[in-house]
Amino acid sequence: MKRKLLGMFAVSAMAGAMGGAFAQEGAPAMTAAEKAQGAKIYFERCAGCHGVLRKGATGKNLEPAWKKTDKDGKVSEGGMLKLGTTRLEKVIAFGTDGGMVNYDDILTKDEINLMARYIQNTPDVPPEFSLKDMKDSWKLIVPVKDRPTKQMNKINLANVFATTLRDTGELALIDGDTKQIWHILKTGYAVHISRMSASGRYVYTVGRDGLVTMIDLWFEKPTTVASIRLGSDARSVDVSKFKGYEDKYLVGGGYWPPQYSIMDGGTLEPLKVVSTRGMTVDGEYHPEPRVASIVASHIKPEWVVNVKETGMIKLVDYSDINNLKETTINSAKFLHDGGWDYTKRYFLVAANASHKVAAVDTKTGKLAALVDTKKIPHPGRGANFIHPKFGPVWATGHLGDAVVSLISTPTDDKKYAKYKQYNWKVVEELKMPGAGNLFVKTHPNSTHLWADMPMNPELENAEVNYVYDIKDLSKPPVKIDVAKDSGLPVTKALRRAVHQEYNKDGTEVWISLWGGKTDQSAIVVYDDKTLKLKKVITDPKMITPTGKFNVYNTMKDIF
Ligand code: DHE
Repeated sequence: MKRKLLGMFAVSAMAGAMGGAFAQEGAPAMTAAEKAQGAKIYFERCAGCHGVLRKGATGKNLEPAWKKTDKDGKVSEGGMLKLGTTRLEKVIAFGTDGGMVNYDDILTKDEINLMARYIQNTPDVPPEFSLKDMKDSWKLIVPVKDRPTKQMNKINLANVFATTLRDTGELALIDGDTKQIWHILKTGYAVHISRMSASGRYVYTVGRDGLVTMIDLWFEKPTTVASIRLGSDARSVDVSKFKGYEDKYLVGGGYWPPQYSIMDGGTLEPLKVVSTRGMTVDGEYHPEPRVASIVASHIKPEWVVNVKETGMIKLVDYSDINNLKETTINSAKFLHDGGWDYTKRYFLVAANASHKVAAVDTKTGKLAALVDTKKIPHPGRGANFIHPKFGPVWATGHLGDAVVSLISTPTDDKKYAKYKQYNWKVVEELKMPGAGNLFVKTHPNSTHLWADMPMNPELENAEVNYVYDIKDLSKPPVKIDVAKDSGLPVTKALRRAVHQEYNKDGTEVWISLWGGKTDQSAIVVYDDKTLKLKKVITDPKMITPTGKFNVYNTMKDIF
């Protein structure tokens, strides 16, 4: 059965602070109310892929008119004005082969017409967000001296899952041992990811509205002890993890404004804001280079900060934040998500719209490789395992192609020396039944590799996972029907099986069944060895679960 995908990658709530678009010569007229509505829809649905200033990233450039010169001097022109309202209405309603999804089932005809007119007008420029703005937004709800000095509950904190309830703007803390929802807390709008303190005591979560929430797991019930705004749109956070600096700092990456911010790791007091505006790897100025994934190095006092639009990877040395040192590494444009290789020396990040994976060597501070992949790699944090024929590999799936690519990664471990010849090559492509993969996952104690495909337009694919046997990758993968196993009734809205997370011991895999905004969803837990259903975690409050972050695995970067 074929069913259309609902608005993929719906975006941030920054529209509140926005005015209407400025009228563009030749563009259809709009009333002030229409402009305000267009701004809201744009930021909720479009900005994540196309950018606030509409210069394009994963999605196409949506400026009213653009002109560009390629490297051979050839000039081309285009833009929304050229396409006009009727054509744009069709694109918005039905999507494109290039990966744009259809909106005819989430926007009304009037809203589609409004958006077709809105994007022919000049883009809004949202306000900047300074260190002072951050300070003004900062709430230290429970100062350090008033927090517990020891764990006040009996929960096995290492096996707690911080679970995003996307559309309710909440985080569910689920006890991984009993599989009971321990507590649900309010967080930012369409909360995106959670990362753990190096100690495993605190959870830091970031919403698409730029709100960072710090949750203390030592209270009897998880308690929000501080919050702060990074700007009006953000996606990433991480702590400082290097020995001697554990949890001293938190860094947050902004989509708008394009900047990263350094905060005190214990209180979230803002300390420094660094803009990422500047030149791209092609030598052109970009006004909106958004901060995508950020990860803390274990071997140096550094964060790896991946800047989407410039294609530059920044190694930010936090040992002296007043005299901040940044190493800027050129890679490829539109950096997105990524993860460590198994030695945690190399960080591999998808340059998704360039169809490449960039690998940075955090020991030497240099680009180690730029690996060509299939269309739109999307690894999440990727998956590391020892391939029977090619040695250590890191896996990524693709949004735009039906394969999981395995990239050979280097190591100093002599027992893998014979695999050196394969390093930084795609050594195998595992076939998937279709494109639309978002996440792959394995665990050092597992012999399975799990892959989802929630963005595949076929209902049968979006609702399932495929599991590969790492010991024998020639075997066809096993199909796991997450929607069926959930036992939940079929709903009007598409239910996507998205994001896998292992428990601490690597014996269970948790998958979200992400249903409609008003439908009860579930987390479906499987025994990793037998691939049999173990438990369905559901509750009337289980609305739109997406990412899940096991405290221990996230703290130690195990994937
Ligand atoms: Fe994500 C990670 C950006 C849409 C679920 N997502 C990330 C990261 C970035 C990012 C930059 C890496 C953070 C890091 O490691 O520091 N995501 C974006 C977008 O720009 C995009 C395409 C559109 C948007 O407007 O946000 C987008 N993401 C989605 C979704 O629609 C998903 C599927 C559901 C949801 O919750 O919104 C989604 N993204 C996730 C998850 C991770 C993530 C679960 C963390 C994966 C992990 O295992 O670490």
